[in-house]
Amino acid sequence: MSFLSSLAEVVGQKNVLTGEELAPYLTDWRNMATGAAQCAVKPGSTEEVAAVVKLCAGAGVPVVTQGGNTSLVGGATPDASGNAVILVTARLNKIRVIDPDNATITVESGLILQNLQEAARNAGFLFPLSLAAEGSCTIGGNLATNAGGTQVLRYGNMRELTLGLEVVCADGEIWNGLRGLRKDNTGYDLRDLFIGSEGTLGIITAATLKLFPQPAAKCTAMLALSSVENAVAVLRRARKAFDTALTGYELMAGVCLDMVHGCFPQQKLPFAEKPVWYALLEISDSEGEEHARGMFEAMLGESFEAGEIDDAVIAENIQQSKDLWHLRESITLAQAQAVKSIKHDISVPVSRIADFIATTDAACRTRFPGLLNMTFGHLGDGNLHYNVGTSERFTAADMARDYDAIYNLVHDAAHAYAGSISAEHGIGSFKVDEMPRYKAPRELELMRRIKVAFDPGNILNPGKVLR
Ligand code: FAD
Ligand code: 2HG
Ligand code: ZN
Repeated sequence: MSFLSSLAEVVGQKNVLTGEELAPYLTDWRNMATGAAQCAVKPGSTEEVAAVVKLCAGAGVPVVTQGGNTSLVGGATPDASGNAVILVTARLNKIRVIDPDNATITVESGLILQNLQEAARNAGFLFPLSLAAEGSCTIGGNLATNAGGTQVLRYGNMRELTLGLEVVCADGEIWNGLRGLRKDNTGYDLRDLFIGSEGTLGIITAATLKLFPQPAAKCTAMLALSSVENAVAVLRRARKAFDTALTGYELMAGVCLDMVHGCFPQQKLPFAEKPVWYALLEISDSEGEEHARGMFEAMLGESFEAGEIDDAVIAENIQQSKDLWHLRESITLAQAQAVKSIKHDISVPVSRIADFIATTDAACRTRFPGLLNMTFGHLGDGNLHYNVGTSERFTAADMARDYDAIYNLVHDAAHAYAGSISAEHGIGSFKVDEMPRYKAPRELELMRRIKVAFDPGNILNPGKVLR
């Protein structure tokens, strides 16, 4: 029996995709990389995933796991060899159990993030992970990249939201680690190794995740600021005033929201005069609307008096709050439409962010005149999307010529500021060659030993994270 027929015996013929049906799975979200594969398979249960992996392991066939295919680092795209099987998790989309007393939910890994948020809401809880791709990204992809997003400041990233995992290992055996425990010091933490491993150590099939109380009220404000220093000063003040009630603090260069408005004119900008920087601030309150607003107004009033804020709008209702967030969440799409760009998902300590931006912007101006700086990100986490784009003076051809030099300039700067070259998107294939530049040889060697221990045949997402 042929290899593809064996796969079809496991998952059913209609769940083995080839030819035109395979095409959408071969290219990444940004159209930056296209690979090739024997087929895509869509298993419908953990047992089917295990059987598929056993077949692939037996034949030495690479397995590239794909959830929503929203990776921004080429993590879910196969290489050009055409040997791989793409394992698509879309049919693993069940909510297995909600345990209200334990405040946990157990779901399969192909569940779309937004569907999980809704299920939690319907059960009277909050699942706080929130990102612009939430309508299509999956829990498995969120786990495999240790996704962050806009609520990390208060609730942490995906690792911090996870209690247990179920994983199919490289030999096709199932590890059931679906524990709902907040305390469990029984040896090495396999769960935390699989989280963030980008499909290179195992295939996550289910997870037990933490749930939180729904806040009684939320308050959102957009601020106009003249400098990053002021944005950091407001953050400092907000942290002191709100403590854990501060759930989001996002920074955006004026050019980013101009681009959103340019691409989507129905999205109105909040200020008559265009600010150099915007900040989007959100608090969640357990008491209620009036209490939240009172706290908000008091803190923003102090900030005005201190000269940190030039202007502010506080959302009057949920729709206005949604509109402000929608501006923020549309930046990635606008940048994709308006320019060719290079993404740098970096983090540096918050205390050094203003200096990092000033120095790196100046270096870009000197070395690449005309390159468009369009920085935004999760300032509260020290995570910037230090993205740069083409302009009339810096064309697509200039960018293609200088791609590596720009990448190195920004990553070297993040490294020099004690930062990271990937805060939340992962390494995938786009950053794999950057690893030896910034990771100590000892760290890389330990990582390689882990990879060999978990996947001795190197069949799980080869060429990603490590070479
Ligand atoms: P995929 O893209 O399908 O896969 C991502 C990686 O995970 C690949 O290496 C893949 O092999 C692996 N993988 C997928 N499923 C599994 C599984 N079940 N088991 C093992 N490995 C698996 N990221 C953030 O952190 N914060 C953001 O704010 C954010 N915003 C985004 C906004 C937009 C518009 C877009 C396009 C992306 C954004 N991302 C963000 C990046 C991306 O969406 C997230 O990393 C998301 O978590 C990926 O989920 P996915 O299901 O699409 O995974
Ligand atoms: C976000 O914060 C995402 O919106 C995407 O992480 C970042 O487009 C980007 O570079
Ligand atoms: Zn982000």
